[in-house]
Amino acid sequence: MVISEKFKIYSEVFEVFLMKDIVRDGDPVLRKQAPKVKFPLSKEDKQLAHDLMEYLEVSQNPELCEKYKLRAGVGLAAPQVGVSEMMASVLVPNEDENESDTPLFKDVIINPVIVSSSVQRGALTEGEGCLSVDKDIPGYVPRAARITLRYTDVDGKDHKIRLKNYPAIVCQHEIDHLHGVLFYDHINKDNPFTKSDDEIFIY
Ligand code: 4LI
Ligand code: NI
Repeated sequence: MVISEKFKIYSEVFEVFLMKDIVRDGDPVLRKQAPKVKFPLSKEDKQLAHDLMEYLEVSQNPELCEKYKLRAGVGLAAPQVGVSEMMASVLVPNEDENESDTPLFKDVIINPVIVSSSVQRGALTEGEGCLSVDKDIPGYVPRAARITLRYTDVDGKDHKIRLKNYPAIVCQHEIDHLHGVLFYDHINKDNPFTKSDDEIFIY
């Protein structure tokens, strides 16, 4: 693992990815099919899982985000830090101020599989951004509005969960990374803001 910098807060030592560690569009690793992760996890894979989540936590802290010149994210996939493996972190904060301590979804998803997708489509009203894509690419990114997701967590526990709204969109975006797909691949090139019937808008 590349250790960018060590810094102390609340007298704990953190090591976090910096923007220079994030692979940008054009690097072939972003277009590769990532191989599955083997269990039990190696020490390196456990560290990677931890570091992927830590980036999201630090990036969502306004002071640390500014201090380390990060771009805030709600998802980060292993290929985005140059590691071609089926692993991604997802941390979707709760917008409800009273529930801000309990994220809408937080986990490192390993070997994730979307076992079913709703017929209904959904897209983020403001389009999607990606830490590996520096320029804004406008347009709707049509996805399934709801998914059933199967994955394994860092402890080797299997999960099968239903997701809707923002967490469903974020997980589909991150799982795309594990298959070499980027969000703009889904944007209609002739009319980026085409709205299909039966498409709902999220946020
Ligand atoms: C600060 C602190 C407006 C524009 C609204 C920011 C904490 C876009 C949305 C955040 C947009 C946090 C996000 C994603 C979009 C836009 C990702 C801000 C971080 C909103 C996450 C993976 C797509 C995910 C909703 C071009 C880096 N994230 N916004 N899309 N937020 N964030 N994606 N869309 N228009 N990308 O980007 O993490 S799925 Cl949490
Ligand atoms: Ni991305």
